[in-house]
Amino acid sequence: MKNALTTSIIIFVFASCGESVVKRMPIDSEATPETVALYHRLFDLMEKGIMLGHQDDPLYGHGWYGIEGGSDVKTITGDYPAVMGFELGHIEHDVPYSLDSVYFEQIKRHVREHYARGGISTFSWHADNIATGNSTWDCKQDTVVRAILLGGSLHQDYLAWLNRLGDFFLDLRDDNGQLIPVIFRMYHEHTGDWFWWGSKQATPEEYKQLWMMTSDYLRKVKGVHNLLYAYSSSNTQSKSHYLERYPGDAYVDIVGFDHYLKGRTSENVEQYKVDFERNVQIVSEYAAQSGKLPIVGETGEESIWDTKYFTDIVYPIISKYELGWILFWRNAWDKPDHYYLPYSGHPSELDFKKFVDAPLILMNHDIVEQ
Ligand code: BMA
Repeated sequence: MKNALTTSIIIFVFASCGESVVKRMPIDSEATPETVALYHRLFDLMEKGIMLGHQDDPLYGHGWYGIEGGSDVKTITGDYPAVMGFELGHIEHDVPYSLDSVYFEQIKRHVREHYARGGISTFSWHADNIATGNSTWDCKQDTVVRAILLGGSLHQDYLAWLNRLGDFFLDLRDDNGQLIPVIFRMYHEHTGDWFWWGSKQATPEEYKQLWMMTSDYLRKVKGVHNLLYAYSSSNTQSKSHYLERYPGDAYVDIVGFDHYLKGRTSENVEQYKVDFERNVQIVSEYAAQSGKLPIVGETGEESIWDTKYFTDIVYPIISKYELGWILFWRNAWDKPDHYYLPYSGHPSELDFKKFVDAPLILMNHDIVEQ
C-alpha cells in the first residue's frame, strides 16, 4: 500500500498563466507520450461531458457483419461513439479471429481508423480457462489463478498467452508507425463469480497477484507502454467491497464497474437504478480520492425492453456525476436478441437519439478539437 501511495502522488504540476493545473500520470512510468496525452485528455474531456461507448461498434451490429462504414450508432445518430470497446478473447491461442468471430486484423484496422478520427478504444479480454481448455466462463475450479501465478504449474504456459496479448498491443500502430494508446480493462467483473478469475474462484490476494503479474509482465518484460489500465468490478455493495480485490493505486489508471438491467419488471428496474447509482457513487468517490478516472465499464439492457431506458433510467443518474465514459455492450450480428443499443427502426431509437443529443453526452465529433 505504501508503494501504491508513493506512486500515485507522482503528478505533474504545470504552471500556466499563473494558474496551476495538476496533470495525473499513468501508472506506467514508461508510458509513451501519446499514452500520457490520452490520460490527460480523458480528464479534460470529463469536464466537458460523458463519452458514449459501444462495444464492437464498427465491426458488426444487429443483423449485419463487416459492412464497410457500418455502425448501428452512426446509422441512428449520424456519428460514431466517442469510445469503442473491442474484445480480445482467443488472442491467447494465436488464431486469426476472436471468440466473437472477429478477425484481430480487422480490430487493429478499426482501432487505427477510430484513432485517426480522434476516437478512443478500450479492450476487454475474455480469456479461456487455461487449466481446462474450456471457455472463460468455466469457473468450476478455484485453483486456476493460483496455478497461473509465479511458482504455479501453468505459469510458463500463461506467459505464452501474455506474449500473444502483448504482441497484439504492440501492433496497434497509426499510419506513421507510432503506437496507438488504448485502455485495457482486464479481468473485469471479478467481484462476480462467472469467470475463472472471479470471487469464488480466486482469493482477493490471488486476484491482486494475477493483476500485478499481468501488468508487470506486459510492461517490464514485453515492453508494452501504450496501455492505460482499467479496473472494473461487477455490482458491488460498498466501497470496501469494491476495493477488496483492488491491486492498488500503483496498478490502476481508471476505475469503473459493469452492471446490467436484467428482468422486465418494475422491481427489476428500481433495483437496477439503486445498484447502478450506488456503484457510480463508489467509483466517483474513489476516483476523486485516488486521482483516477471514473467510468461505467459496461452496462445496458439486453433487447432494450424499456423504451425510456436511456432518458428515464440511465441519464438521470449519470448526469449527477463526473464520468469519463459509459459503454453499452455489443449488438451481436448472429444473436437476434443480443443487443444493447438500438438499431434503426427499434422502438427505443428516439429515446436513444434524445439521450445522445443531450449536451452532456459526447460523441466522436464532440471530442475532436474543432
Ligand atoms: C458476453 C456476450 C458473449 C460474448 C462475450 C465476449 O457478454 O456478449 O456473447 O462472447 O461477451 O464478447
